Amino acid sequence: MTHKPLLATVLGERQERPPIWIMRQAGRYLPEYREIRTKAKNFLELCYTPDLATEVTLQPLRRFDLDAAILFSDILVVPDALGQSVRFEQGEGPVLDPVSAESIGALKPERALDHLAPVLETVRRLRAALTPEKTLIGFCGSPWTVATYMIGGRGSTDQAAARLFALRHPDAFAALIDILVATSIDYLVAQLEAGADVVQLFESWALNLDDQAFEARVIEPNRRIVDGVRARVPNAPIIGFPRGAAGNLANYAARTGVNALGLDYATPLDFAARHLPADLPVQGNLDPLRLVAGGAQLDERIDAILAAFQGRPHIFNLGHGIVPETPIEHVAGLVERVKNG
Ligand code: 1CP
Repeated sequence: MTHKPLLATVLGERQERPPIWIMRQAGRYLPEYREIRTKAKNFLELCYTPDLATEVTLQPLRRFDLDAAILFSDILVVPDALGQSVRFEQGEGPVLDPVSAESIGALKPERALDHLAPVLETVRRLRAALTPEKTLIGFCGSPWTVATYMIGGRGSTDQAAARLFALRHPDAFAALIDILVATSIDYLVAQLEAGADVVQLFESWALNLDDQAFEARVIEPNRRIVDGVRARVPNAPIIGFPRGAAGNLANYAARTGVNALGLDYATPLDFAARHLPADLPVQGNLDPLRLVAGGAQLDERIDAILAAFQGRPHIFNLGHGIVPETPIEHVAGLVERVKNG
């Protein structure tokens, strides 16, 4: 067994106190991140500059007793590596030139891994910098989630552009998913070979899908990635985070074969307890806005989550990414309460 508590938990070991990391733990709520951010020409350059990306990955671990570092990058480096135009406008989020049924054939999967070489260099540097008890988490976006940005050109609340595209152009959509599955397998295998202990599949837009679409667009591509990665890295530890999967959660976990399941904050604690296998490691599910507001409601909810998952392998985390308004002392209080009661 491993001496890394977070990795051990992903592999099914229950800990006395759960290990903890925080989704989007490197980022704008930290003044030292905002400082580094001004040194890079733009956000993608920050992701592709190993010196800077290594530094921002390590920043949250200097402040808080976290059990894992998550590679600083973004799910949209993959469309960028495939040759799609991706820009991050200050304060606006990502903007892409949308792909069409005709332009999918022009994507360049054969060059993607070369383009991502600086990110893999960051993984190697992190591996060397981290003390042995820390788990290094790599990641990519799941194909459907990445496709919603590639087709819609930006974030949206209902993913209508991608949902319509999948229905109107099933062949082109299948070709896009095939490219994303193959590229994601290569990219995750390369991250594991460069020193990541665990990889996470971010399916941030697993909501708004009927069960047939969920099966075809979420379960099937995630399953292919898990199988494809494990064919090359046997027993690779993988966390799946299908945000919004709701009644599909147990099915997602069973059918994709992920080791551990990320739970969003809308997942009822008693539903998780009753419907998920007792030995399935879970991660989550604190509402990030509770961490902004702080006080007694925060402490009570932390304790409720700890109690609900006490009997199973559990990794404490938020149910979605930390938001920029979060007071740093609330984060410190959270980590302290999870670690020491
Ligand atoms: O100006 C800035 O500093 C940009 C803000 C920012 C940051 C800090 C973006 C733009 N991405 C990131 C880093 C990031 N993104 C990490 C870093 C590692 C960490 O500390 O956790 C990770 C894991 C991501 C993953 C990511 N990017 C997801 C999946 C997780 C989630 O939150 O659902 C998604 C959907 C994205 C797209 C994206 N990138 C950035 C923004 C603002 C968004 C969301 C766009 C939208 O839909 O509105």
